[in-house]
Amino acid sequence: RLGDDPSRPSYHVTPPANWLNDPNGLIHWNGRYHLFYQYNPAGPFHNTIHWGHAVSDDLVHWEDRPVALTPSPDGPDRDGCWSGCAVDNDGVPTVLYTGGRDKRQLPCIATAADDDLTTWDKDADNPIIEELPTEPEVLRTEDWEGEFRDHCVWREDGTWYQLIGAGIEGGGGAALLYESSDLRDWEYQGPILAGDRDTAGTVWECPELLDFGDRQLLHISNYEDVVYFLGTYDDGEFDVDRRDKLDHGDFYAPQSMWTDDGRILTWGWLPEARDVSGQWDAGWSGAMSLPRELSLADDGGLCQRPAPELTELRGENTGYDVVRLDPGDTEQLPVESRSFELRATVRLEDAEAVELSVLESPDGEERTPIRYSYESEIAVDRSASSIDPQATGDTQSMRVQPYDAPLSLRVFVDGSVVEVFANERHCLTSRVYPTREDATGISLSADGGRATIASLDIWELDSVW
Ligand code: DQQ
Repeated sequence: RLGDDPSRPSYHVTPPANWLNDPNGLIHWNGRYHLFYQYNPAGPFHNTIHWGHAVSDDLVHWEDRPVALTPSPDGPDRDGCWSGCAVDNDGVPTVLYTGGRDKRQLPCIATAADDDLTTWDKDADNPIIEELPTEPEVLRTEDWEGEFRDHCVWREDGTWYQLIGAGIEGGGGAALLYESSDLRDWEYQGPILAGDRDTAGTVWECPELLDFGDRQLLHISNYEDVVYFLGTYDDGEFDVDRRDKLDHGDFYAPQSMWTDDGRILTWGWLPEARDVSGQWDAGWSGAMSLPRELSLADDGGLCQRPAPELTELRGENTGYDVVRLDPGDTEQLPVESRSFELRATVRLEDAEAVELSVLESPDGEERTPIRYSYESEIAVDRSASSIDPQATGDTQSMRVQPYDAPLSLRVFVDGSVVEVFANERHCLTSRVYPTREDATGISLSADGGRATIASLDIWELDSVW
């Protein structure tokens, strides 16, 4: 594993070196959590994608495993084994993924050859779907005969169902439904939901349908954002009643695992926010988010919290019952770290905003303020995060609950990751690249009035490798 780069996360999953993108094939198998991911072993750039593999016994500590899927020189996946999912087919762990070759993207299948999910046998009959749907017509581009890829597969009453992401000619993105009795012969059923290109993008990648009992969630990645739709899915149709982003920052192509104890855990790819030469110099690119437990609140909204197992990582603690901030005050916290968790309850009182600044150098030259304002917004301002011109400097933001109620905040900082959970509902993940060794400070301040920070705790977090 590449190690001594201060931007390299220590408790978020990263590739041993080189390139990582989407999480794939998530499965809780034989008591172990398996996380596969889009991986290029040849360098920190997206090309000839393999499936990398990491495994964990506790969702916290991870071990690198050998590459699980490699493009076959003569196969339909010659140019890449793209994203896909894993299912338990009556005791046979099976993955469905997209094989890329020439201008085609077609579904392929493989089964595990061992119980550790180390080696996989690809079906001789791949690809298992050869014809693109024509009702509606799948989008053709200069590069692709059809934008048609990524898989979400589940079984209901003995029948297998599959969603494939697509673009529609003249329309927007769509999640296309297929049906099968054996995971190999698939019959096309039509879109369960299709987007309007102005609001939801031209192509939907990595669609996933999650079942919360009487309500369902469909999320899609549209090249920019991960949009989720909440509502009801029934008999091939998705009826939407709410829509939002799963994360408002650097987070893409998520996928979920159903654990043996019935939880839904979701990981997303945290793409880099420094330019390709910065990634090339670093020798690695891409991290996974923390596993997030998804559930529905009583009011029907979506809850997202870091998997409770992550508290295992907590090391040295610095805690305060309450910190009162007067206008203009800056409270320097006595913790110096680039890998920590901070938890707090924030009340604005009559302040316009509270600023929690992380990864801050003593002179403030580098700092990443997380600003919570009375406009009920949380913004991560990256304009001073790094003096490195290769790093992005824009601000990312999201709406949270009204300012007159306390805000519960959990912030996970890890090398170049700042992952924010607000009220266990809204998430914003930002990638930042401080260059200075002393950019490890944390401070709090209030603007234009008083604010109270209660139950403030900071824990240093250990490495998970
Ligand atoms: N990444 C994969 C595709 C997917 C895209 C290729 C989303 O299967 O559509 O690496 O990031």
